[in-house]
Amino acid sequence: MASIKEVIHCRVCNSTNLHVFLDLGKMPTPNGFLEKKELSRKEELYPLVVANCRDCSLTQLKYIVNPEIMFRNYLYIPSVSQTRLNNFKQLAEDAMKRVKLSSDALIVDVGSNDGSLLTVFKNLGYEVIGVDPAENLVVVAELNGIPTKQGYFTEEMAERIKRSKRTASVMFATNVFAHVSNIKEFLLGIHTLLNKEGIFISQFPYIIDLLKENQFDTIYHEHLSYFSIHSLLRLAKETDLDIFDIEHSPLDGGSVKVYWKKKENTKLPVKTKQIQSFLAEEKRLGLFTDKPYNEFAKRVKKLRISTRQRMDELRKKGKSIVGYGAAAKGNVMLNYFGLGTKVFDYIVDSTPYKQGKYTPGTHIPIFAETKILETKPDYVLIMAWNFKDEIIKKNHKYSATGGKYIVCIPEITIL
Ligand code: DWN
Ligand code: ZN
Repeated sequence: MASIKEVIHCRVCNSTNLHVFLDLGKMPTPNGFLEKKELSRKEELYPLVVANCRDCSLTQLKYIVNPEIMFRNYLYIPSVSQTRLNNFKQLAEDAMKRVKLSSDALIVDVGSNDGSLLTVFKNLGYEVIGVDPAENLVVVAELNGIPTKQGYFTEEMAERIKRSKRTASVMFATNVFAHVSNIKEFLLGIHTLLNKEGIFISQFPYIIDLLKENQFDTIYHEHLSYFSIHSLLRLAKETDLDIFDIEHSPLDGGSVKVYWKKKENTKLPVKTKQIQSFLAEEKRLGLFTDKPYNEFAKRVKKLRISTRQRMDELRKKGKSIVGYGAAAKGNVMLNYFGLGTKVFDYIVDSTPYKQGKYTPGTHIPIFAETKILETKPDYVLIMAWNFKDEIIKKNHKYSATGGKYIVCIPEITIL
């Protein structure tokens, strides 16, 4: 595949009726952190343009970057965020309430990263297998005791796991759906590997929250799709899988947990009322019209102006500002707003692999979190706003010395 490809047909319904509503400009991929020696090299920039399908309401990127560029060596890990680990524990407990696991049950996590979710099951004595394309993270996961297949999850990969082991009782894909281009083939793989009574749980940020809360920074090259329940149900119809339940959760600014089973499994009841209420809300908000997307784009453009102004004012007053959390979303915010080393002295992040590196496009140095108390900046802009509570709690000593926090989602606010 070339390094970039234009999307002409909707990934779910094949329509060409795609309405481009926001162009965030050209920028590097959001996890393309740089070594010091790479700073003088020209970075590859890719368009970040998003569209909604007027026929099935799937929001999707208009240009997709070759996944090998983004995922073969991946610096993001979930285990440095306690909120995420808590979510994994809850997901595991939830799955075990819904499926009675026999002692020889196999649990599979697709996009298993460093193996954090599967560790919960492994510690309970179940056999687990992870699947992830990142070569560096497969090594980390294996060191953590989680057997992991390197690669993308396809029907062929599903067949291979089934042949070498057996079918799975529970399968997960947390924050993975959005990353997959051929989502139909992905679901066929789930169908192949899942056993008759098994369940598959997918969890991802919900388009309604994204639009309502101005979460434009969740839009980036790694996220090809921003699913509505309408679009997902349409997809499900083309597979032999049923969505039998959907739950909303506050994770990542608003996510949905979607529960799938094989159609042939009639033991698990389909929660029709619950699913219908999501569909009704999407209709009410006009997800099949251009309006909510155009209004979102207007607010995002305004947010860019107001944030830049606010940062400018603070800098003119001689205030020092640093960033907290070199998240992928943070890099989208920095690049789209055009905020770099003139505004931020540095960024801190708990991920060891990001420390010592520089942010893509904006070249801000990244340090360990302890740097905050060493330099006591006037303001800390929390770029990982989804972990705002965890970050503020953890840094109570900084607040005690008079330090202030800023967030810019949904609005630029000094806390
Ligand atoms: O879907 C994706 C999500 C799940 O993870 C991926 N495409 C990429 C990645 O997105 P992100 O980088 O925006 O994810 P997070 O989990 O919101 O990133 C938070 C960042 O903040 C991490 O780099 C860790 C850092 N952090 C920190 O430094 N101190 C987080 C916490 C909670 C902290 O206390
Ligand atoms: Zn469509």
